[in-house]
Amino acid sequence: TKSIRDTLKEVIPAKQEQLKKLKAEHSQTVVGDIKVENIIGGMRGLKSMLWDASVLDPNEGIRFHGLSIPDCQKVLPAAPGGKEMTAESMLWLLLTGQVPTSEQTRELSAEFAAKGELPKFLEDLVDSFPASLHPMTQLSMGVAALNHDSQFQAAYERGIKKSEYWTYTLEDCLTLIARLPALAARIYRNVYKPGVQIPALDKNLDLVGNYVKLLGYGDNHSLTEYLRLYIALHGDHEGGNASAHTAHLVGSTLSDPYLSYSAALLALAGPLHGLANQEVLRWQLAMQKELGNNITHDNIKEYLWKTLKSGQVVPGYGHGVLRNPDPRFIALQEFCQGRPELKDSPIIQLVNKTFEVAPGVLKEHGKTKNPYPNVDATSGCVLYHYGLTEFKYYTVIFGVSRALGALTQLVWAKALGLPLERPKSVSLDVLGKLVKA
Ligand code: FCX
Repeated sequence: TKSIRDTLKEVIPAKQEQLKKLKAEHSQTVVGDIKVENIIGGMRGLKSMLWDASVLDPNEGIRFHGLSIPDCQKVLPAAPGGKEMTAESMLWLLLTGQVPTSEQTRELSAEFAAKGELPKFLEDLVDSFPASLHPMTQLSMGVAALNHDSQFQAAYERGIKKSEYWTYTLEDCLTLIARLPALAARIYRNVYKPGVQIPALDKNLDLVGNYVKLLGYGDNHSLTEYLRLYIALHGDHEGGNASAHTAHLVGSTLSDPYLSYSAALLALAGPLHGLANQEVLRWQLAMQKELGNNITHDNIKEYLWKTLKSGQVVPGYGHGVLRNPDPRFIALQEFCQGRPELKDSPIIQLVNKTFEVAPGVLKEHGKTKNPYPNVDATSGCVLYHYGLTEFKYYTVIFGVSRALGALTQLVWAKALGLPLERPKSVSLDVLGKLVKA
């Protein structure tokens, strides 16, 4: 079977050619306007970066190389004994634009399991963190320290040609993905289950299978399947979201993939981004506590208004780009519908009931451009149901996942020779003059 390296080697020249042609023929072609609202509004809607692996349509949601989530669920290989697509198959699609065979993803799983153990110094570093240090801080620090073994950095110091950057970048990206489960699981065990022996990686398991095993939930097949789906779904959400964009920006300075992704994780740690799933659970549990047995539409509505009137956002609702219910949310809902234990779970039922009421309330409130749920509206609540109740940890799982897309982009940015990112900023005075000109 063809390896991921050989597959990439084959697909890169055509993309390089495509870019070269665009550059030669259309460098000066205008494809949009810049409005003042873009400059003062966080660059929303401004088409200003190249990102090939996925495109987010405001109404339809994400497509990975043209494939919708249901398409991916149909064609991407599952793990042996499972039904959900795996992290490996999503990574393969994102990186190469091709659907892998089961054999190809199994080879990738074997490679990840073979090189996924942490270096001793890193275990010691992570073990030295106080349990009170937020798990996302620990993850970002651990990922940064993994650059001790960066092949890209070593090769750059030796002196390599620009055309060779991508191969070393790819090696770092694959090693980082392989090591993320052991790092992320070690953080979980240290913070929440101190003193428990962490098992070794199982050479026969896929990346997520091993992650769940190391977390200590390996005998829960349902949770393993949920996390396979979760991690594949969260893998990429085009380029402009804060974590993916951060990895791209930092990577454009030729910082190695470990440093670039470490920075991305710190962006993911913000409550308007990846931390939202922890916020959702906290908010839903507070609602559950306040409403007790009176979980009616009217009471939920009242609770929503209370949240909004206190000046808070409704976590899990709204989106910078999406204008419809997030298809990732729908896919996770469908996962729950197919499993009686989840369907009947009080927290999942509360999520569903909230979904029945919240869009109406948010529309009436009239501020958010998108009154519908994003993926975070349910993702953490399912983990809670399965007994993974430590919600400060949830963004770490998102962080394991987002590596798939952000690291894919690092490889492609090098393969396409994309330059240092450096947008132009303007002062208020300059902007004032521009609008009069
Ligand atoms: N509840 C209440 N108000 C909301 C809201 C919500 N869920 N979503 C947006 N608004 C408000 C904004 O705060 C803003 O108010 P302002 O004018 O007083 O500042 C106004 O509506 C317009 O915002 P809008 O353009 O619709 O949304 P943005 O692109 O600025 O922000 C996020 C998008 C996602 C940050 C916003 O909808 C939000 O805060 N949602 C809640 C947090 C959340 O779920 N984040 C996860 C997002 C995502 F899935 C991820 O990155 O992981």
